[in-house]
Amino acid sequence: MSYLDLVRSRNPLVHNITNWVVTNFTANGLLALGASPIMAYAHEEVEDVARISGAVLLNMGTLDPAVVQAILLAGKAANAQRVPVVFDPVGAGATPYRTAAARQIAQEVRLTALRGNVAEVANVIGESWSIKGVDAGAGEGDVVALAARAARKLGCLVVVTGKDDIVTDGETTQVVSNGHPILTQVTGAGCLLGSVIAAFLAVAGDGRGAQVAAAAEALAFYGVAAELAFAATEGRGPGSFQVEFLNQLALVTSDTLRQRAIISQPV
Ligand code: ATP
Ligand code: TZP
Ligand code: MG
Ligand code: MG
Repeated sequence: MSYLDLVRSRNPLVHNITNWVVTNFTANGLLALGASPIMAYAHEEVEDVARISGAVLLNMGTLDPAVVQAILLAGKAANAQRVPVVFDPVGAGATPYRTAAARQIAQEVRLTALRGNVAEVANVIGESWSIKGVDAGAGEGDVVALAARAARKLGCLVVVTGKDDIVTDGETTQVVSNGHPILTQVTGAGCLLGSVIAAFLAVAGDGRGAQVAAAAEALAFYGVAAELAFAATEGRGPGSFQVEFLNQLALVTSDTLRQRAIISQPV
């Protein structure tokens, strides 16, 4: 059975501590996929919600001290129950506050996966890569090697997204080449992807090999949904694409995914 079918049959609860920009899109995207979203931020309840969830998504897109504290509380509670944790360090490297918060979270919470653009991942592990606001800036370097270094340093899966997506545990690396550039014109495309990866990790179990495979399948699934949504709305722009993308997150089957997934080893 594919991880996609496992998600749809088990309907995992995904606890999201995410940003204001993408909250509704994230909840609708998880529902379309077949997972069950909950957004909960109060310090009084985040540990309880994390403990009963299938996975936890931590995203610091609109961070402030209360959000950082909520993330630390939820992340540590998830760790205690072996609930998978995905962290999206939105904008790490853009300001000293963001960079310090991202590094603190990555240090204090045992992550299952870190998901970001190349600049964010580099900045989390103390390497420099320019970033413009919350979008990846220009930069040159070996992204696969960077991802593997980050995975070994943090002891978790690292997912670096862009034209090609990379998932690695520091030993095994997969490159996923599905997707469409129009995703960069929809705010929250990266943020929702983190939550989708969390839903796939909720059904993957503890083994690193299975987690890499589940994350790669999540990336291919997301990219295939984007390709089909673009084809169905070509010429109508990002608004129509965004709506159709939600439709495709619900419509893409594991058969379609098998036919269209482009997953390879790095060269
Ligand atoms: P950024 O902050 O740099 O915009 P992000 O957090 O929004 O990054 P992306 O790297 O844009 O995240 O990834 C979100 C999704 O968009 C992924 O599925 C990725 O594969 C896809 N994507 C991004 N750029 C392209 C592209 N040029 N071609 C195809 N797919 C892309
Ligand atoms: N500002 C703070 S968080 C956010 C913006 C625009 C959303 C970023 O979403 P993504 O998925 O990284 O494009
Ligand atoms: Mg983006
Ligand atoms: Mg992002």
